[in-house]
Amino acid sequence: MSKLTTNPTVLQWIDEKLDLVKPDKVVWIDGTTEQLKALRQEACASGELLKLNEELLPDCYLHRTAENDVARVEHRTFICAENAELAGPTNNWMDPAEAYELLYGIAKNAYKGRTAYVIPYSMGPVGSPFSKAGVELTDSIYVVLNMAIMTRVGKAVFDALGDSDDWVRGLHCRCDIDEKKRYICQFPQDNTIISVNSGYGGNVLLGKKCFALRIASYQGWKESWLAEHMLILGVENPRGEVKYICAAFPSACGKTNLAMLIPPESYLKKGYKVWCVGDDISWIRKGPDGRLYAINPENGFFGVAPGTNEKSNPNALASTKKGTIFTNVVLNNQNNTVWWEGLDKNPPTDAVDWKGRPWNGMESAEKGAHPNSRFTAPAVNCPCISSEFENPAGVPISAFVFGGRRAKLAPLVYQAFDWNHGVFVGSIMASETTAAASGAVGVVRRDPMAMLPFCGYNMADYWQHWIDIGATLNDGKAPKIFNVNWFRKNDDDAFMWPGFGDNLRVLQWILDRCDGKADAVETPIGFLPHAEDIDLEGIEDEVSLDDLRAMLDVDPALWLSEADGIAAFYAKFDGKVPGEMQAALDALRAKLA
Ligand code: GTP
Ligand code: SPV
Ligand code: MN
Repeated sequence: MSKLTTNPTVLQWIDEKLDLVKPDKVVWIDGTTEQLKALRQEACASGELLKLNEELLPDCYLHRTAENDVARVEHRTFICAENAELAGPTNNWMDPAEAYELLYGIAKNAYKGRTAYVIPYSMGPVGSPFSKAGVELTDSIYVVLNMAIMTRVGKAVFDALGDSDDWVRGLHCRCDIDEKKRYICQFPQDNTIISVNSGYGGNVLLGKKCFALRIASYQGWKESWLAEHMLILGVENPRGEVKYICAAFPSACGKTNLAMLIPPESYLKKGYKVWCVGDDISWIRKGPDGRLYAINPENGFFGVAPGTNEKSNPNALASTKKGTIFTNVVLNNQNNTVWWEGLDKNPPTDAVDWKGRPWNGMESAEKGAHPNSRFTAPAVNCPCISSEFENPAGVPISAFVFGGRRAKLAPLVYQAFDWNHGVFVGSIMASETTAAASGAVGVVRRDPMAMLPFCGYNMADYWQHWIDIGATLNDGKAPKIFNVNWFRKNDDDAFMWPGFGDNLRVLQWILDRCDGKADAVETPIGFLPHAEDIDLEGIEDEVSLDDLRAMLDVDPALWLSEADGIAAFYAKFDGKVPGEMQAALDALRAKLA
């Protein structure tokens, strides 16, 4: 079969790796409809995929992973940079030579009796100045088919790459899915990723977190751009003007939901629209006019299934109605469709749970879908996909928004005093952990810029990089920076803010601030809205002005103890935290005291 490229750096790397893993057969993925169709058939024949109801869910499939392989594994994820300081105190580090020896030992003969798939893919529209190429070598059809949804795959990628050496090498071996030998290793200085003993999402779709965040954040540091764990959405006002916002929330904290939100009734009536450019990752560069522009490097959504329903996120649900691969959800035997907790109030009674066992949704005490079960859906399916989705120049960013799950501390929204204070606000993000990574759920942990598991180099250098990028932006051109918290709870442990579509009410205040149209109150943590300036039309019964005031409350005692937590976190960086941020922390403490 044709090798699809004559690029000597690609051919040499592939030859070397094939010699290591020793497949029976090699298939180069050209991305054609016929080839992908044949692979789907093969995966159905082997049981790797299960074909769903063609009438109700055309071209949709179900896959179940091993029970020990259902989320990212941060404790087995390594940044293999030249020295430990380059990786920094928030990453696991392994010496590159040691890592290669260990991983090549595991990968040796790993494809015996299996087929090797060579996937050329582009992160970003092929040929965009933002975009970068990657090649993933894998022994999993599931990976091929997911990559073909999540990225731009095929020969055009090699054509655009030419003979360049600027591409990311990715080796994936399923091996025995042995969690004790599972490693997700990034070699930022070699543009290389090696992932072994997993078959799950973020561990094996190497274009996503491994490349588009861990490797790309390092590239951005060297090449003066930013790779961020951020959604991109456009808010169109009744005059037809669209303003774009990038927002960073930790995993399973609402990026997909915000990116596709349906405006509240009162906003729809006035003519507001929301457009989705991306739901997880942004690559950001300074444009010719001096503003920051962002692209979504992905081509699909790898979204959390549980909680996705007709009311919470109809656009995400609509995106999953064709050409979608579901992972670890419930199979409804009655009509060969899928179900998950929070889809509707009628769980199937004749069903199969995510572990492959018979399941009756009316009787079983156990959940049918894994809490981190996901759908892989093509972006073009999304009813509110932005007309700028394929724009190689990206979209201009008006505001950056940070946020997380904080039951008590953080107010509904506040604005940073200026760019550098905004970097501080991003750096002090913390959130209650979710099922998106293995480990305890609901524990507060610091997650700067939602990048804790994804920053490919020392977080202190990353903060300095943010400060440096800000310094290149002229006054008035820099996006304004905000923090939001949709997850504040009252004393009855209930969410205080309705969230979802109603989050547009908060985005409205954010955009008004960017336009100089809304007033604010200065507090020790930043600028807060007057409660009257958050539009409650249509939800007055649900949220009173007093409720809103409670959500906007800044408790100095809580914040002082938070400041201690921040100081302890900063102390891990051995004096490397940029002076601007240390000064912002000192100022916060002084104002609170
Ligand atoms: P990753 O794909 O892991 O990066 O997650 P994500 O940030 O895209 O999170 P997603 O939008 O999938 O939301 C995860 C969970 O948060 C779902 O269970 C949602 O129902 C819930 N959620 C999202 N937005 C809101 C909100 O505004 N309020 C509340 N209370 N829950 C929300
Ligand atoms: C996340 O955990 O932030 C995800 C899912 O988007 S994964 O691709 O598994 O990283
Ligand atoms: Mn994510």
